[in-house]
Amino acid sequence: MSRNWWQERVIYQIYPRSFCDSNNDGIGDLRGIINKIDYLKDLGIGAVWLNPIYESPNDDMGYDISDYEKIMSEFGSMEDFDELLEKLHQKDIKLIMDLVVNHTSDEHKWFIESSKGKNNKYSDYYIWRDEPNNWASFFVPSAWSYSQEREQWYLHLFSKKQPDLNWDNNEVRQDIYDMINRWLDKGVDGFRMDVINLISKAEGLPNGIGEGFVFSPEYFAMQPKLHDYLKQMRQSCFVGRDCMCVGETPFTNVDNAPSLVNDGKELDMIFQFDLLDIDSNGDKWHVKPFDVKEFKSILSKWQNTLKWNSLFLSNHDQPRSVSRFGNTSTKEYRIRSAKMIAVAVHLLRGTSFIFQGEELAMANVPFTEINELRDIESINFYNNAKDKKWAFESILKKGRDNARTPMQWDSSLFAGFSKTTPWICINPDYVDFNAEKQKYDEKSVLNFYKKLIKIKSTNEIIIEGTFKQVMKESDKIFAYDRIFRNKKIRIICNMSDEKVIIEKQDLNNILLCNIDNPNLYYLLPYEVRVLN
Ligand code: TEU
Ligand code: CA
Repeated sequence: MSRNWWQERVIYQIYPRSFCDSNNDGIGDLRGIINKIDYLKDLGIGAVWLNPIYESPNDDMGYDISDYEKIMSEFGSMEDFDELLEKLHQKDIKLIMDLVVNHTSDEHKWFIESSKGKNNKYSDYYIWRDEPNNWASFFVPSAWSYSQEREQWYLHLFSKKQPDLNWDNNEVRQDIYDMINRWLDKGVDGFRMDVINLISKAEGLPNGIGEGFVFSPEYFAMQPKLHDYLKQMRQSCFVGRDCMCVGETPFTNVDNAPSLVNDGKELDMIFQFDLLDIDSNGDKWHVKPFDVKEFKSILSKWQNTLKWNSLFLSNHDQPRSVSRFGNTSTKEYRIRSAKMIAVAVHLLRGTSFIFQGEELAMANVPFTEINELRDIESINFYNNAKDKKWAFESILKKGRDNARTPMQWDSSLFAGFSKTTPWICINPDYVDFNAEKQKYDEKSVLNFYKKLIKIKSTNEIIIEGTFKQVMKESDKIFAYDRIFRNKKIRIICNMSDEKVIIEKQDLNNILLCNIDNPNLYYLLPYEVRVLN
């Protein structure tokens, strides 16, 4: 298999607002990332994905862009960005930007002009109607808002300040392709594309089935023209460039996902959410328990569906992975299970994405009251909920702010993130769980991740090998082989808090293990072994 750089590099997701604050205004920034490049290099990752850093009124933390080619002032300047790009490349670390083109901010020049009336260049850049349909939005009850100025309704699948672009308009697409090419000409190495499979809406915008406002992805996800637009974008921007594009594609499944990646004419990879929706009962706020069999069947299913997968346990929209898939009831279990779930997912076939802080086993945050929250989705959910107590409990489990608290660099006053009070509170466990402490602890989660990332980005069998699940029947063990040129590596993960008897093992060639003296005949709770 001729390999692309993104098939042999681990990608590290940085949430700039919470990574490192270099000028002590309580908000992370680009110079803060520059100051941590040695940490990233030492971790062994080969690329970083930055969440949006563009000019934005921050209604949805940067996912509401008012100028695609200006850096958000809180994050710094274009000069800071150029220096960051150059210094990352000097360390042979690639840079992936976030592309948010399903919608813009309502403060973007295009929308301001478009709102002025029906007879200007931008009038048809958004989706305007005299009458709204009954679609619900992700963040607010109705997906439509009325513009007094234009005397029409405009569509916004997300917040009122995130109007959807009209991709059926050639000029919209051309303006976006030109913008993408200007960033690629600057030397960025690729894009993570926000809700990219929602850009084409069903002809005639039919009403959803049901009473009131109806969430209707059947009419705005994976619509027919999507494939034409993705092919055109690839032809216009990415062909002939050594870059990578990964699409965030909610509402995909094993039947429709292959059409996005398998022929290489559209996207290189997708983020699908089957695993991260495993504990959602109808919607993300109704949390249901999941079992190991469900966990491993989802992962195995996708290993056998796509030629190449993205591998991730969380991101800036999800709760912390060790709190969700691991066990944080004791410090020992938190450390051991954080290592186990990382191996379980990242030694599968595909490109690994690690979200900032996962390598430190950062966990969900014990928020105590609603005004500690900053995320529009959680705050709207809470404000619209009848049962506030239940709503707050759900937010503690699934709220996006769990992922967005400051990176825990050390045990100093503001966790080494800043010298002043950060924009959102710090997890009080930072005194115990921080990079400084783990750096010098040979058995830390951080040092374990370094070993795992080394194997992931250098071992031929792990990079190129096929996937074969073993011990399928177990409701405690997730185990599989990676096979390449008749060589095999076996990964065995005890995902339970019980000791599990197993067949006698040959323990001579242990590549990686998260306990000191593994036993021949059983696995300890949350033990993981990688055998050559
Ligand atoms: O997220 C899209 C998306 O699917 C999320 O809204 C998800 O459903 C929800 O957050 C799960 O709780 C992308 C970005 O990742 C997210 O941060 C933005 O808020 C959203 O698009 C709009 O741009
Ligand atoms: Ca700052």
